[in-house]
Amino acid sequence: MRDHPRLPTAPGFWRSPLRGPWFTSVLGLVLLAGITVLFVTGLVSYAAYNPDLSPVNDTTPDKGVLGFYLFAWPAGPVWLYRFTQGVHVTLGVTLVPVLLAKLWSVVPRLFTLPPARSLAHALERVSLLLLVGGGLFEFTTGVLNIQLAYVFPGSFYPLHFYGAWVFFAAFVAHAVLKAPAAVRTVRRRLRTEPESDLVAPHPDPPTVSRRGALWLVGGGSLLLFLTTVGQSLGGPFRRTALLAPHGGPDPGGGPNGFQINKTAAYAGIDAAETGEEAWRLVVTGRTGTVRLSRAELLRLPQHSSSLPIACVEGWSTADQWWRGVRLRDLAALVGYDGEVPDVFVESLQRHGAFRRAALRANQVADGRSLLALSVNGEDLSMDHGHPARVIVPAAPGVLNTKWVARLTFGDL
Ligand SMILES: Nc1nc2c(c(=O)[nH]1)N[C@H]1C(S)=C(S)[C@@H](COP(=O)(O)O)O[C@H]1N2
Ligand SMILES: [Mo]
Repeated sequence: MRDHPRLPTAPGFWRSPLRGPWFTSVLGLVLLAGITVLFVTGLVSYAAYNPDLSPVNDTTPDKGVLGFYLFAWPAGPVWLYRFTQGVHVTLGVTLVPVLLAKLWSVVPRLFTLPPARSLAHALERVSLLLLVGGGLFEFTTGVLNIQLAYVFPGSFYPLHFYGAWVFFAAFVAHAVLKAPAAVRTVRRRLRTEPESDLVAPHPDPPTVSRRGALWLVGGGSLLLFLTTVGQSLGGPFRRTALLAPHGGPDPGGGPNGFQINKTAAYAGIDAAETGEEAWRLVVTGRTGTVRLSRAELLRLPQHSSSLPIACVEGWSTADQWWRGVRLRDLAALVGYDGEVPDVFVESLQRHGAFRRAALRANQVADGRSLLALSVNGEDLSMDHGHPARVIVPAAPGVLNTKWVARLTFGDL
């Protein structure tokens, strides 16, 4: 038996026979494709919040040039955000084993001595620090957010958003430098691995082949995929999402028996303020303010839309059958007959980041956008936003404000 070097900086310290350019390259190419999709769907998710519309939609101060690509989020197809965010979260979770295996495969390089051979080498190592640190940061904040439901109240978006730009910049630089060689390595297959410092000089005997190790990583990813994807598919698949958070208490059965994000109790909604006597919807616009009781709202023309709820956490419901008053009809009550403006929505809730939201004119104008009073043929339950909630097609769940108290129409 050879002596095992004690320091990770010694070349003989790392002994796994699995390490080598082929293993690293396969994982690297999977991440190249996967992380690119994560970045694009992440930017899209940010745009879906209409962060450039109003400061209440956005807790990311001074996004400056990083907001260059923002656009008016469309109001269709109705499953748009359900799809983009389902992909973002499911793919992110699925790639966790690949990311960890990739980092493991190159960990000896972290300990290379001397720390820098030249200025170029020093710069390369700093960029790798941003790459590895940024990657771990993005995956960790993302997973924490979906598992613990907004662990960073108000601060998750800026952290994850700025982190994404730093990480992706380092990622692009790395991909430009490494991808061509990685493609060549994978094409050459296993038998003719190029010489590399990744290969252990004194490997231990193998317990699994490189190909077998790759199957293990892939199996781990598949398992995570199968136990996560159900939350985005909804319906009966929901039960298969063992790893996904179920968003609070069991919603039970019946017409209101679909996922609840924050309960009325959690949001501090008092039943006394939602009763027929107490509650009035306050609608303000060009021609002044009107106050409507729930009974009066029910006497306005009622419309139906089949729309899902799709949360940033990645879960979504199948389409629910909502019924209520069109937002654009409410705009018409306060002086907007032709062109409708944006609207600022406020709820009865006094604290919490999602107690209010701004919607863009295109969302108000869509005939499927409702101030919903009932769902699936039954009055809204307290937890789903009784006495009235907003529901908008294609939008993130956070724009579907519950327990609405006030609508202020006008360009924001
Ligand atoms: N007033 C208020 N409305 C809210 C929220 C909230 O915390 N407060 N959460 C939002 C979020 S993040 C989502 S995903 C949806 C969830 O709606 P549901 O609980 O009816 O499924 O409600 C949205 N409306
Ligand atoms: Mo959400």
